[in-house]
Amino acid sequence: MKGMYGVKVLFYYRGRESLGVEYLSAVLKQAGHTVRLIFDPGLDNNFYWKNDLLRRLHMEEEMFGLAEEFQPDLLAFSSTTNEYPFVLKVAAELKKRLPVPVIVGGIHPTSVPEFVISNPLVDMICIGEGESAILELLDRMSNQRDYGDVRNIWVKKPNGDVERNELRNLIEDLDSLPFPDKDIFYQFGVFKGLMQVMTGRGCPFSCSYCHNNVCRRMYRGRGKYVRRRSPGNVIKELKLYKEKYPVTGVSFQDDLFLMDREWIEEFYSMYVTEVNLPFSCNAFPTRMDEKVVSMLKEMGCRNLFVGIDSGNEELRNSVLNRKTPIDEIKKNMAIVRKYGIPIELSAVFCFPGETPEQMWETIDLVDELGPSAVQSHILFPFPGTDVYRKCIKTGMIDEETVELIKRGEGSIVGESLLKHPYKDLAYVLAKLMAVYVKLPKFLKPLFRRLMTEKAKPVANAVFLLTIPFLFPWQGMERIRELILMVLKSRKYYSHQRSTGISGGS
Ligand code: B12
Ligand code: SF4
Repeated sequence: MKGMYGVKVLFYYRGRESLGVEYLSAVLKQAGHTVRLIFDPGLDNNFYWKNDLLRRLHMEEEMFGLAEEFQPDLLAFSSTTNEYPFVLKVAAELKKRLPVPVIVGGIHPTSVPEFVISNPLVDMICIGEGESAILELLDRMSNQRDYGDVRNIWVKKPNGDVERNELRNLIEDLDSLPFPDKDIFYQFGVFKGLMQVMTGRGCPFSCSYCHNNVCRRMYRGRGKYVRRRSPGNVIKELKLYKEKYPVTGVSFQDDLFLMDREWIEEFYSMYVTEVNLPFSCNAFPTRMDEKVVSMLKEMGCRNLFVGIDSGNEELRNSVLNRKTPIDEIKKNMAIVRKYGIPIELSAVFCFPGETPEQMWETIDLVDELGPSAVQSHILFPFPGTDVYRKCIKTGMIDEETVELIKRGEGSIVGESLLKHPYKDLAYVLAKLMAVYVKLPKFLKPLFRRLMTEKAKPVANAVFLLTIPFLFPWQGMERIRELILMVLKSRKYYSHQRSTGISGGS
């Protein structure tokens, strides 16, 4: 373990790029530790479809063989709630082969720490931001020092007791972080030309179904929750990517990119002159004005993602905790349309107490706002959120379902786990809404009549077949990425098998 390579950490991730893993890898490599990723394209099971035949395209044995050969000191997993079942499956397989501790970080252990640490496969969890925590953990491991009291990390002792260490403060200066280690995913073809970037962390809102709802509460008193990198620091990162990768565009993944007018103004002039790439970003419907929208246009915004969630104001206020007056939504979306920026809206169905009329109100509002694409989902109450509590209180989820949710079963795109009288209708509306808003006006009344519970057996197939047309910005790019990911991962594992590895980076 000790020596010139520091500690050897093996990460596992599946299906897509993770900025979280990239940030952790960057800080660890900077400190002299050795990091390797085993990547699973996850094409066989990705919420939208499940097809065991596609598993044959993966090189699972080679992936595990590579892990064994690497002989890591630590197995590291990053987990959202829906990724948790996959994390456990792979952790079980790796633990059979490698007698080293398993650590799980990410939003799932952050949301349900007691549940995750109680799993026999899990030795440690990381709650909240991981950079300083994993660095301290590895430095201690590397020096063979006790690591039972590292802040943000809960450690299971040999007798089963858990050291529940307190949280450290939030990282104040995000510019102090190294740029994410994108190479670790790029070698697997996980992304091509679209660069995922985060210019900040946190969100000023606290919608009842969102991770910010959990994290803001957890971090109270531990530093400024909403933080942003300096514009210059972000530009430097983007320029680096332009040199290293065949960049075609940027996908700003910040919870809300349009938060602070001054920051945007400063960023705008630098971006236009020094980067000048098409991009997509997220915005809150009531947090924009004409000046900001005009800057977005000049910067090359090709997709503005805006959460509408429900067309019913009462639901937005009382259940979603999103105070978004309808007039303001309409006014702002009209400005975005005026500047010709494509709008991607999001909607969610199946809130506690939501009626079919309210669901249709959502469709009508979204339709009226003239989006170029729509993402619509079924409510999946992520653990720890206010809406999760509300679902328990209103009987929409019972004890058994709580257990399923904590295990990561179900998702926002699959069959709903909720006890909701209109969940079948919600499923159909969620699947067909994106098609509906794209139809010519004269076809809408007819299609509307087909959007009933009876369409459930075909709704998902219709959705999947129409994705490339419904999501012009990301649909085709994602399909290309999926193919590349499988091909490049196979090539990577075959190459490693034929050459053999040691160490790694
Ligand atoms: C970018 C993004 C995406 C990207 C890719 C995400 C990915 N890699 O899987 C896209 C757009 C594809 C996407 C898709 C989805 N997403 Co998303 N997404 C995000 C977003 C906005 C940013 C994630 C991010 O990069 N954060 C920045 C990094 C630095 O933070 P991080 O990943 O949390 O990692 C830090 C810590 O958690 C910790 N950590 C993380 N892992 C580990 C591991 C170890 C060992 C340690 C020590 C520490 C550690 O250290 C990291 C650095 O500080 C988040 C919201 C958010 N702001 O986090 C939602 C979020 C993760 N997504 C969410 C959801 C629901 C989805 C979808 C299911 C939605 C859909 N449309 O289908 C899918 C499926 C995702 C999945 N894999 O399960 C939820 C997850 C909620 C939950 N409880 O699971 C979030 C939290 C938003 C929300 N609604 O609350 N998403
Ligand atoms: S505005 Fe978006 S990111 Fe912010 S709390 Fe609400 S849903 Fe979450």
